[in-house]
Amino acid sequence: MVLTACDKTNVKAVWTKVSGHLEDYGAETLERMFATYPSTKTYFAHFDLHHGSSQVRTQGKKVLSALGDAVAHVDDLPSALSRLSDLHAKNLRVDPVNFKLLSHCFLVVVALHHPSLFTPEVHVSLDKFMCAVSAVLTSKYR
Ligand code: HNI
Repeated sequence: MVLTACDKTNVKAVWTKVSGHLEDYGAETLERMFATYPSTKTYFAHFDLHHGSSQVRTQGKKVLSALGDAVAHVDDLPSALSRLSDLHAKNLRVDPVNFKLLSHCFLVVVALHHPSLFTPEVHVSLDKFMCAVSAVLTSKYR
C-alpha cells in the first residue's frame, strides 16, 4: 500500500485532530468493534467490556498512541511497528481479518467527530494508512 505525499499530509492533518482524544476515540473505536463484530471480543475474554470500562479505555489509548507513532514514522512503518508486529503475530495471534474491522470502526469514529475534515480524499488516505499499518502488523504470521 503506497501512500502518496498527499495521503501523508491528509493523515497528519487527521492526527492533529485525533491526538487530543486518544483515550476517548480509542475506547469508542473498540466499543464499536465489539458491538458490531462480536467475534472480536474473543481476544479480550480477560477484559471487562462494559461501556466505560477502564480496561477498554486503557487499551483504546494504547492502540491510538501506537497509530500516532505510526503517523510520525509513516515513511518507515516496518521498523516503527516491529515490536507490535511480533506481539500480534507471535503472542496474540489475532486473525488478520480483525484488522479490517478495527480500521473500519476507527474511520467511523473520525468521521463522526470531524465530519467536515472527513472528505472523500481524507477518507481514502486514512483507509490506505490503516491498510499499511495492518499489513505490517500481520506481516510476521509466516
Ligand atoms: Ni492490538 C495489545 C496496537 C489491532 C488485539 N495492541 C495491543 C497493544 C497495542 C496494540 C499498542 C499493547 C501492546 C503492549 O502491551 O505493549 N492493535 C494495535 C494496533 C492495531 C491493533 C495499532 C491495529 C491498527 N489488536 C488489534 C486487533 C485485535 C487486537 C484487530 C483483535 C481484534 N491487541 C489485541 C490484544 C492485545 C493487544 C488481545 C493485548 C491486550 C491485553 O492487555 O491483554
